[in-house]
Amino acid sequence: MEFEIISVVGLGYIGLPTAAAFAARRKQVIGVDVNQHAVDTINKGAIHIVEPELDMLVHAAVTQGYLRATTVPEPADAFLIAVPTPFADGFRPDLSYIEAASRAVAPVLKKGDLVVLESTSPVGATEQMAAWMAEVRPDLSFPQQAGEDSDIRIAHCPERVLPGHVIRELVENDRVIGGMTPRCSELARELYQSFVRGECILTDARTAEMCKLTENSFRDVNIAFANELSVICDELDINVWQLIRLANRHPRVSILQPGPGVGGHCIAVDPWFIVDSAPEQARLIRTARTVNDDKPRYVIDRVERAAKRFRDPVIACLGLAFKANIDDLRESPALEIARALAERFAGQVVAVEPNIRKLPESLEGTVRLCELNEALAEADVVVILVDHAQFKRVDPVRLQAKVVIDTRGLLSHG
Ligand code: SAJ
Repeated sequence: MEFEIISVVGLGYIGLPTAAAFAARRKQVIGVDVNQHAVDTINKGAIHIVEPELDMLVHAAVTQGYLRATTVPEPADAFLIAVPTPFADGFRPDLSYIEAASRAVAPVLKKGDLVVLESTSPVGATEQMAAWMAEVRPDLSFPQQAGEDSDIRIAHCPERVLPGHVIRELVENDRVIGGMTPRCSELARELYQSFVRGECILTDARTAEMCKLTENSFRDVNIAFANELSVICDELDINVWQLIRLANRHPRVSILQPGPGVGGHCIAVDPWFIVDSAPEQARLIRTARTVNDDKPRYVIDRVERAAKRFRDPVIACLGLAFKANIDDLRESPALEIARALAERFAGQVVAVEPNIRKLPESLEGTVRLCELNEALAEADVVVILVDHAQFKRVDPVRLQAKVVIDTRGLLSHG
C-alpha cells in the first residue's frame, strides 16, 4: 500500500523531526498541533524547539511544499500520534493528550487508514487509543472488533531518539513496531521504511510498549547503581570516577556515570509506568527511581556543609540543563539544586548556563546568571552540575583556592 499523505499529530521534539523526515523523502505531510504559535512558526519554515539540524530540514520541507502545519486534523492515509505522556499525581500515567488526539483524529479517518501511536506509553495504551477512536466512529471497524479484517489499522512504534542527536538517530536507529494484528505491523513497517535505515522489527503492541519502557528503565536502574556507588565512595573516601574507570576494565562490566540526579522527560518518568502497571513486582525499578530522585538532596546537603566554613559564601552553580551541551532545563536536577541553594543562601548564588540567555522563572530574582569567568572569580564554593564542553576547558588552577563539589567527575576525567 502506498501512503501518499501522512499526518503527524503533535509537533514537538519527536513529531516535528519525524514529520520533516517523511517530507525529506518527498511524502506529503500534514502536521497537526494544538499550539497555534508552533503551527505558525512551522508554516514560516522555522522551528519552535532546539535540535541541531532540524531548522534546515523543516525549512526545506516547508519551502518545497512537502510539509504544512494546521491546528485542525485533515484526512490522510497514515496518522502518527506523537503527543506527551506525562504522569499525574501519584506517578500515574496521564493519557489525556493521547485521548484528545485520538478523538480529534477519529472524525477524519477513512477505511484503509493506519494509525500509529509513537508516544511512550504504559502497556495497553495502544488498545485504549483504538477504543477511543472506535467510540467516535461506530461506522468504521477497528482491530479489537474485526481483527485482520478491520477498516482501520493500529500499531505502536515508540520513538527512541536521543535529544541532541535526533536527526541522525531517527534514520539510523532500529525501530520496534507492534501492531494490534500482524497485518497492522506489516503496514506500519512499510510506512517507517520510507525513511528509517535501521531495521524495523515486528512484534505485538503490548510488547512494543513494554520494550520502550524497559529501555529507559534499564538506563535508570544502571544510573541509580552509579549514583549509589558515588554516595558509598564519599563515605569511604574513594574517588568514584577512578573506581568506575578501573571496574570498567573488566570485560563484562560497564558502569554508567554518577551525576546530580536524573533529568529530562523520559528516563525519570517512564519507569513509573512500569511501577504503576505492576506495583508489587517492580521493586528494583521503583527503588532505582527513589535512589536517583534522592541524589539532588544529597548534593544540596554536601554544598551546605561545605559552605559552613565561610561567613557569606558566594556559590557558583556550573550548569542548569538536564545534561551536557543542550539548552533543555526540563526536569533538570541541576535546576532543582540551584533553586534550593538560592533559597538557603539568598543573594549569594550565581549560575552559569552557556546554552540559555534568560533564567527560568523559578530562579528569576534569586539567582544571577553570569559568564563562567565572572562566576569563577567571585565564587567561594563551585558546584559542577553539568559536564558542558565549556566547563571541561576550565584550567584547574582557577579552582585551587575554592571548595569544589564536582557532581559529574569533570575534574577526575583525564
Ligand atoms: N545520566 C547520568 N549518568 C549517565 C547517563 C545519563 O546521570 O551515565 C543522566 C543525564 O545527565 C540526564 C539523564 O540521565 O539527566 C538522562 O539522559 P540520557 O542522555 O541518558 O537520556 P535522555 O533522557 O536524553 O534520552 C533517553 C534515551 N533513552 C536511552 O538511552 C535508553 C533516548 O534514546 C530516548 O529516546 C529518550 O530517553 C526518550 O525520549 O524516551
